[in-house]
Amino acid sequence: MELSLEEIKEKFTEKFHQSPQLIVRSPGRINLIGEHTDYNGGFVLPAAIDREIYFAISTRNDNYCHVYAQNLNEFEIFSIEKVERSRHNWSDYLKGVIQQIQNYGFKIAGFNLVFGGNIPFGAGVSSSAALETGLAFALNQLFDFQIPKMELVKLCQRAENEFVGLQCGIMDMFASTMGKENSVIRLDCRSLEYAYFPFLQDKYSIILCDTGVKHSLGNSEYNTRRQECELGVKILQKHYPKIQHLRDVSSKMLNSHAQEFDQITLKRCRYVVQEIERVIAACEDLQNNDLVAFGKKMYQTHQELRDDYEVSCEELDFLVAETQKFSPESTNLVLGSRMMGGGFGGCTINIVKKEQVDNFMSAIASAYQIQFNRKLICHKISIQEGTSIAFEKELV
Ligand code: GAF
Repeated sequence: MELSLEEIKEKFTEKFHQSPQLIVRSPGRINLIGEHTDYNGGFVLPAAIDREIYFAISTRNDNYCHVYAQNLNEFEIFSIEKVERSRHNWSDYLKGVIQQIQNYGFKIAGFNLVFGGNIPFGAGVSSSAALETGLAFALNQLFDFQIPKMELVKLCQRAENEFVGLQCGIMDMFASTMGKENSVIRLDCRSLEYAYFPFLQDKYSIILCDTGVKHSLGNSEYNTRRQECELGVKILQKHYPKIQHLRDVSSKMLNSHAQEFDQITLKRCRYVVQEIERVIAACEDLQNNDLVAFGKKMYQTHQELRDDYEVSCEELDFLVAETQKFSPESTNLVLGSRMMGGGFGGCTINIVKKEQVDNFMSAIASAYQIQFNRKLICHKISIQEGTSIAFEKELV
């Protein structure tokens, strides 16, 4: 279901018999290259997209939060003083944010909230980060806390780490908050320095192909990958005490101590070290306007995520392989394709020649249907601004 700003506003009025004081738009994100590098202190290249969640919100005169999730038609009421996990998965993301703002030292009063939008859930475009950043931004504005944007980003990451329990990095919250129209963001996930790179979509479009699957291993395997990377750092710290993250490790350093690693840890670390180098090289491709070289790197990333980092799945591998059938070498109909996000399902990201987009989407969807007897949903994406105010009631 797609929900517009107007529909969210109307729903709020219907539920709470008043119009909202504030509406915030919070987008999902894509990531062009740099997967599983954020929690290794490395670089990523994400962007905010034209799929978003709207948060219509107003203060209440008590300490209760009345929250309606419009896409799911679910309602939950909870006390601001007793923020506990619930049966609704979505509300944990919101409660995590409330808890972190309180830990930050601010007092939140009760509020009415309706949220909804068009970010596909579970597709790997980070509807969860959009939930977190959208609410953090809305509460900051509603109660005039004046928490700086970058602090909001960090606080949302802590909400996911500590309340939801996924040891994710900072990429998703950063991209959702800091996105800029038609630009990708090269983010140094350690220093949080960032630079925008124009990503022109005049000849090529960005297409997401949503497998519609989310294998249950996802969260636990994600946390395991993080531990494997940390183990790699520990092994190398014996020789290089200044190393903090895999970001500080070169392929040469890794190879010269390879015999001290078990095979799995070595594969994981090798992937991360190479991927961090690849993001830097991919940004040079963008500067040189060489999208062909950029796309090749996306294919390399997929191959290593599949074979070395082992976070792909057969549906994702199938979709990437199909793009190479659709676009035989040097036709450049599809420049790059790879799984995107944490893995174990979700979607692939593809750079497809503009005039071939319709052919591509129908060819890949019918191949997927035949192979898995499942519908493939393709999304043509454009790159948009990060979290922002969509509506604010004038004070009288
Ligand atoms: C998920 C996480 F939330 C991100 O922090 C990042 O690690 C990503 O997987 C993989 O690159 O989206």
